[in-house]
Amino acid sequence: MRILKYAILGLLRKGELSGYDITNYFKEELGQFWSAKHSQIYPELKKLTDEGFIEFRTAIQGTRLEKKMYTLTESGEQELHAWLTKKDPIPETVKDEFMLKAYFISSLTQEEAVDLFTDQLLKRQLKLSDLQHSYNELIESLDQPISFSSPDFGHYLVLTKALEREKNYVTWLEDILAVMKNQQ
Ligand code: FER
Repeated sequence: MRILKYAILGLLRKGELSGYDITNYFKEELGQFWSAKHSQIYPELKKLTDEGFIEFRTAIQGTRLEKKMYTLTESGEQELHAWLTKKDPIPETVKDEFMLKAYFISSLTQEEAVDLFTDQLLKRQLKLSDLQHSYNELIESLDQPISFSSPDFGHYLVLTKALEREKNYVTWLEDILAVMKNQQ
């Protein structure tokens, strides 16, 4: 499935954006949990235009630079809504290369295993503190408590889920390191 298609339709739901604006969204917030290559975005915009889900007007920037400003069509709005309301089965477990190494841990010495897990713990702790930072920024930017009707509710959802995942990862790594270090 072309999930990028829906990410672009979703970004356009609030108003017109250029291809450059869309590329920037993938470099910022959205790109934190849904990456897309610059090279994929423009072909997808062309395809969505051909399919009638989006349309563009040509805007002049400065004296001669033209840029296409995209908006959702009625059919694009319906397509986005159909995807958002569709109930999917849970996808197969996301591949985590570290877990594959964990599975084969008996091929390592205890020292090597502790070293590998310690490295992973430090990196996961860094990621967690990064997420904590974004979460604090989000909460501080609100002028009302978060609720379903907040414009930032979606950002809140992906951030709180990522935080729980990383907290869980860190706790697990710490527990396992304690077990590995206690064995003689
Ligand atoms: C953010 C929004 C989402 C962010 C991170 C995420 C660091 C999600 C990350 C993940 O699922 O790993 O603003 O900032």
